[in-house]
Amino acid sequence: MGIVNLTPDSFSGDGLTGSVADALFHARAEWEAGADILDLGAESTRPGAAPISLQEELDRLLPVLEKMRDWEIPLSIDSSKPEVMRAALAMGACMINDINALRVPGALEAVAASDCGLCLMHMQGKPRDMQRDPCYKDVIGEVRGFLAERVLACQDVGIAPERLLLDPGFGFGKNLLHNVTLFRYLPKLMVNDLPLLVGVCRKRMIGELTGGREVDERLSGSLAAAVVAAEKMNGQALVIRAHDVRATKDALTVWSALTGREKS
Ligand code: 8Y4
Repeated sequence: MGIVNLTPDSFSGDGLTGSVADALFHARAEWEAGADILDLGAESTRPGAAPISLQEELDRLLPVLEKMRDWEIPLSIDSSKPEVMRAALAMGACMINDINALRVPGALEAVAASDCGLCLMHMQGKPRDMQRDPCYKDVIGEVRGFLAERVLACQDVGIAPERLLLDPGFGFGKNLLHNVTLFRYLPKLMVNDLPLLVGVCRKRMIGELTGGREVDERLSGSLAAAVVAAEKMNGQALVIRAHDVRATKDALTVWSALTGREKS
């Protein structure tokens, strides 16, 4: 999954300035680099970020979506707002990636009637304060328990489980030890054998593990993490969310060749 960031304040080092042309250029490059799906997000979820209004989110997203729908590329929309979900699905998006795991009132209903894919992510707290003092007694059990509860919430509104992807939400209300523990026990987070999505590309945990590397110096660490995720999942379905699509694909291709295991 290639990341297309439509936030003006992205801290991943490739933040776009809000221009549709820039976003399209970036998206095209990721597609040509071999992404299987592109994830478009207009609301910043960086630690400390404030929410944006519905209108602002639509204004950032819809012009890009309008242009991209002709490309016939599978598009995922990173949003928690039911209105954004409905608008994006009406414009041909095939997946909703929700860091709130459809907990906003109306979100479950907004996606239930469609047949889109859904990524349900764990987050403790809200972006504004989630990194203040993340706290767990049993991080694996709590994250897995949350994901299991959201799978049931989906089931209750008639969402077929085949539509779901689950995500531990690296960096979302987690300190380094929490993130590392989740990563080490990745397969333990699985619920009903549903595929996992892992998003650690260029994140702070990669910086922390490499002695404080800055965002633009985290490629090697991110690739190592992608390979470890593939290894841990041992053939179970996995989606890697990444900025550096070509490099990530190459790393996984070499992993696959040298292990004789398939990229799932
Ligand atoms: C550098 C680069 C530092 C990126 C931080 C970041 C996830 C996600 C994000 C994730 C799913 C981000 C929207 C945060 N992360 N969605 N979204 N899973 N499903 N931070 O891990 O990329 S945004």
